[in-house]
Amino acid sequence: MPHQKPRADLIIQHASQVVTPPPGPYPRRGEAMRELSLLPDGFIVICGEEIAAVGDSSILSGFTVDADTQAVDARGLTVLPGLVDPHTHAAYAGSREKELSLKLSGVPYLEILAAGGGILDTVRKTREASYQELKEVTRRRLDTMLLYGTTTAEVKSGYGLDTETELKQLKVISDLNREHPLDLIPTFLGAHAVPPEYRNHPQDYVELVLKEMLPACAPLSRFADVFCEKGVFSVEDSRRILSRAKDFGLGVRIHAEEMEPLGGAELAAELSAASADHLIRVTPQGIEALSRSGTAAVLLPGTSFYLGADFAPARALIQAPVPVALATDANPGSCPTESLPLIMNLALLKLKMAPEEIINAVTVNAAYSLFLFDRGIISPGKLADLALFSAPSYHYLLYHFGTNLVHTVVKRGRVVVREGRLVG
Ligand code: IZC
Ligand code: ZN
Repeated sequence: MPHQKPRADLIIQHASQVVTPPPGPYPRRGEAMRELSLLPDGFIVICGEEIAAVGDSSILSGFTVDADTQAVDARGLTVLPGLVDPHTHAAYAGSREKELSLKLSGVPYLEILAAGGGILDTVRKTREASYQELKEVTRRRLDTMLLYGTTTAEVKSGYGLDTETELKQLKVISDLNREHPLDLIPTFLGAHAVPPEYRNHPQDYVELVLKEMLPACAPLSRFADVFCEKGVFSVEDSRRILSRAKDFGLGVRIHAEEMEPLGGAELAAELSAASADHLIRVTPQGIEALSRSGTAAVLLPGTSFYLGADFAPARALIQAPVPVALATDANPGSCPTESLPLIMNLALLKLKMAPEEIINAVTVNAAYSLFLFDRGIISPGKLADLALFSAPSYHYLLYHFGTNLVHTVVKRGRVVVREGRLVG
């Protein structure tokens, strides 16, 4: 019997550039964040859900190519690993455009929250929404993410602030993970704000999170997160909640040093957190602690841009070296966008990250921050998650902004976006 060559299910051919973080070690830190592999006139062969080969046209000789093999002509396109968005609040109802004029007239984000608006406004609308309504608005946001090249996204709860609604959000995330092409990683964020019914006794809310919400929500969650911020949850509350989350087998993420340097970064390091996010006000001690723990810094420059705030010290974090990832923070208040390419433009212009660092940050380092090691790089054996941009090079992709350059998206070996439109 002659040896049967594996059948190619999908071939990407003649890509202007195939761009990927090089093979390990992961995460990429320091100088290694500047490394990328580049392949001109690139070919990628996909079998099932995985990448089988990457190289020039000669790789095709190793495969059976027949009438059922699908081919994508990638001439003029730059191919990246499917983007990974490791910080979103995409499962919410309603919107908060009214808040924007308040913010523009100078009312700070935390003051709007303290007055019962902000997050609490979205909590009211998310409580009111039926499971089906919440699912449909969330599905539309996931469609947008896919159209902008994201193939994996973390999604947080945190707009219920009661057990029933947190579970409704997590159920929506879990069901959409099955129904929608995007892979979703669910995070329990019961400690996102103190709900109005606990306004005068916030410590009782922390007890509710610990004793009732966390045990109920842990089975539907992969991570737990806390909004550790002045006037929201203290470092001590955050430590109790996140330590308990670890007892339930959850990984830990933390909203840290967004507005005030409370020590959330040090807490993240102490707890061996998967990520510390925001870090606008992180101190040198906080950076030092993160560099020792291996915790990823997830930076959210879209939020700084939208709030008119300062930008996180990305250069100091990379130099430390802390593994840096980037995310949208997609949420209805401080960053209403689903576009990771926009965040990449902001990282270049405002965080002063190099194009190569940015690509590592939205692929392999973002995956690392979610404990995912099967994606974020274009290499045999990895998931066939790819984003193809109408751009002759990755430099063009970072230079051009405000329009969607995504041409084709492949998710687990399936073409899910073609010529900028959802397939099916
Ligand atoms: O809805 O405002 N920062 N949480 C912490 C958010 C922003 C989301 C929101
Ligand atoms: Zn957030």
